[in-house]
Amino acid sequence: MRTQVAIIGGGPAGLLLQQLLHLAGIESVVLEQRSRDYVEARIRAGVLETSAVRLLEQVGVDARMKREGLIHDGFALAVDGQVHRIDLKGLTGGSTVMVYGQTEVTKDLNDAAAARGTPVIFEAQDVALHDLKTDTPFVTYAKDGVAQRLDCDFVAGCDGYHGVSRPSIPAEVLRSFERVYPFGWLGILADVPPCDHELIYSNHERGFALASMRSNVRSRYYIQTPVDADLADWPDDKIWDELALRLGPKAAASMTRGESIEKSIAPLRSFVAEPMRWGRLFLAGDAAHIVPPTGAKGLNLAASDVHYLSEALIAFYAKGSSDGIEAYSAKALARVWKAERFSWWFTGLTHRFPDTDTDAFGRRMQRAEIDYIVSSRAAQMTVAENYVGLPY
Ligand code: RFL
Ligand code: PHB
Repeated sequence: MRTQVAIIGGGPAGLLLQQLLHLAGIESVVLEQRSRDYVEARIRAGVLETSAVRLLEQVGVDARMKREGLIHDGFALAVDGQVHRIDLKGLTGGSTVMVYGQTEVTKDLNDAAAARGTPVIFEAQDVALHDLKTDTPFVTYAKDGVAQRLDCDFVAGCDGYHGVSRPSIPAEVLRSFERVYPFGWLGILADVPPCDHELIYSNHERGFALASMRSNVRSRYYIQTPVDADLADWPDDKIWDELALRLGPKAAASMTRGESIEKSIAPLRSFVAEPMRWGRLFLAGDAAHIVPPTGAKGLNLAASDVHYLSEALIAFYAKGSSDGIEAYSAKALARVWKAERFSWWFTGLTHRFPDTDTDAFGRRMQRAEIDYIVSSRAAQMTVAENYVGLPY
């Protein structure tokens, strides 16, 4: 089989890239190692930046998001029970975010691929990348036990943190930057109305908590836990009790408890691999970088990467220009590092670190910074500008 762009990974990065290329008349094949059901059931991100919403509009995969997504004009920052609103819309001159689950984005993109006949091959096993430094790279994989070969002009590595694309770049070329946090997030999904119409990020002396949602009848909550926490030690009631304490009395009073339909613990890390291109291989999304979820940037960075990448590939096919391809890594990384900074900073502002428990200075600094944000419009503007997403 032959295509122009072989896309490894059918998560949001790979599927969105495929639709952006399709609109420009560029052929691609997505190779995804899991089944469609598996990919669509993974509960992950929930907040889309203004620009990610615009990209979904651009590819015409926005109808259900427009119907079912919730536009949020602001969010709350709670500190030991006191709540301060960040007015995203007012502070940014009109920008908002869209609360619409990654599961739904993925379903919509898969539906579009099926309707438009852009190929997505699920359960592609043993994917391996070859001849990436030549003009004739190719990908091998197995489907239903039969070996296959996909010839292409370019390979887009959109296969997440654990994929094969990043390890295909020689170790002496790739430089990694990493920070692992000494805690994780325990997430719970329940079919109950949210406790507030906006998200609440809470810094509490017992640890961070977040009240989020997927719809007006489905809530998503998180609490900070030790990195080695065991789900078995967290029955639903204990999680609801902890949320009520950490989110403060007002949220607790309007919180509806219910049985969890999903519960998981995720570690928090910041990670960037440089460069994001090696020969004819491009990395995009989690394959190249990970952010702690505090800033809600993971999915949004996947979107900005594939925007830059699609522009580079479109210029190559339309004008024969390699300039965009040459510039891709530096352009994507410039935005990635700013989102890394914001996610790292927001995590530091809102979480309890083992050393701030003993280090009274660290805790005072955190309080001073929150006080500053609460009292300064300039500081709030910085938070809002980053939260709705830097332009691209
Ligand atoms: P994805 O979504 O991981 O998709 C990669 C796809 O590649 C497939 N794959 C392979 N396919 C073929 N061959 C191989 N060898 C392959 N190896 C992997 C995988 O099956 C998968 O379908 O990456 P993408 O597209 O870059 O999208 C990025 C986002 O998914 C990610 O940034 C966010 O979901 C991060 N994230 C969260 N972000 C938030 O903003 N808020 C959250 O609450 C949030 N929760 C999460 C998350 C990421 C998680 N991961 C990756 C462990 C919770 C979790 C558990
Ligand atoms: C979510 O709803 O899953 C969510 C929302 C905001 C975040 C992280 C996760 O910062």
